[in-house]
Amino acid sequence: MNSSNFTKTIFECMRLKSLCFWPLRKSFCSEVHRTDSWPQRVFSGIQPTGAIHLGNYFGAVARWRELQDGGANTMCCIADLHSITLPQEPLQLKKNIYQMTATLLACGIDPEKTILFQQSQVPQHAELCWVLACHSTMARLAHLPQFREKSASLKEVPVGIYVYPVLQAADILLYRSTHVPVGEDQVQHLQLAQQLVKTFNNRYGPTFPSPKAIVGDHTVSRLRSLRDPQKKMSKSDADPRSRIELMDSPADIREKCKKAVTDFTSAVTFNPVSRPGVSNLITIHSLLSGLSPEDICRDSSGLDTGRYKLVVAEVIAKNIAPIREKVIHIMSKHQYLDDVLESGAEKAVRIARETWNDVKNKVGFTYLL
Ligand code: AQP
Repeated sequence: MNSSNFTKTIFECMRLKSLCFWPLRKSFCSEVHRTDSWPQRVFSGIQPTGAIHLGNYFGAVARWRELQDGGANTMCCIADLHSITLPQEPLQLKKNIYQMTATLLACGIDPEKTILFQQSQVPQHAELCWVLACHSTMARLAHLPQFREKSASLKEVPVGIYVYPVLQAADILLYRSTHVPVGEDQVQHLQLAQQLVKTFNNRYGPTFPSPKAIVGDHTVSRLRSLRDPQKKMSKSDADPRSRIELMDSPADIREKCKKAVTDFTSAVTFNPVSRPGVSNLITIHSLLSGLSPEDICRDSSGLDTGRYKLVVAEVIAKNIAPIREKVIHIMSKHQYLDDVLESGAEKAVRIARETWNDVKNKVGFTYLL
């Protein structure tokens, strides 16, 4: 797709009802013009560390689907290499990879339009990671906030947590990706990828485009934990009540919403700074219903937060039920899931091999004239 078609796609996406809640930054559209010499490719990834929750859905997967349906050239990677930066139980990891694939398909990621693949099936991710690691510095990696956050609670810090952002840069650069939709927490990792592009291109000549981050609206980029609204909703939070998973039953959802931490004010009002707990519930309600937070507060003026939680629970249960049913159906088709992953890996390897051969030649591993 050429640059002007891609820009059209972005505007088209912005018009779609659901994307109205994730306005793309104005500057993004002008950034698209600056990548003229490289064909546009949108790369995204998700770790199979558990079931997709509403934060992953609204902050990432729904936006990927919109870009895909708008005609962008999209790739979606199930980042299993990343997932083992923290210990995973092997059988559970296998199950998570299948479930993640089924959930992405159920959410509308279409393997005919998006290259959907498992990261570890493309060996060039790890190979390029090594080359890029040799062009990174310890000081630069130690500075990244996710490393500091994740390592703060650990006695022994695995090297994987440290190198993770370099692998992420390799994921993106391997496909010469031009755009990467990310949550706010990932923006600094994208900056590392951009810096690596600069270093590599300066040293060896133009090899990679500089990838641009597509960051959604602030609230969507960071849905909060139901148990601690200061933290983001996370797959690997030890307390499953902190998140609503797309596979949760209506009873689970009701229980989690009832237990959601709010504050001592009983009115339903929206202020993410002074009232993060109830505002998080209103944001979820707003994203699922299409109503604005103001409309929701007006409609709920007769309710206290306890009763409002039951209303939100019902809206969530009703909206995610169709996805949940689809996931269960797709999960029963093992052969289909294998075929999707195999065909995705074949397509990904074809692109990856080309980039890797170019990199090998440029750094001096091969003798190609
Ligand atoms: N709470 C969130 N709100 C909005 N977006 C979110 N994302 C994650 N949490 C929220 C976005 O989901 C995409 C995939 O994330 P990931 O699997 O690569 O890892 P993550 O960002 O670390 O997500 P989790 O759920 O917190 O996983 P774990 O617990 O394994 O670390 C990303 O685009 C992310 O921004």
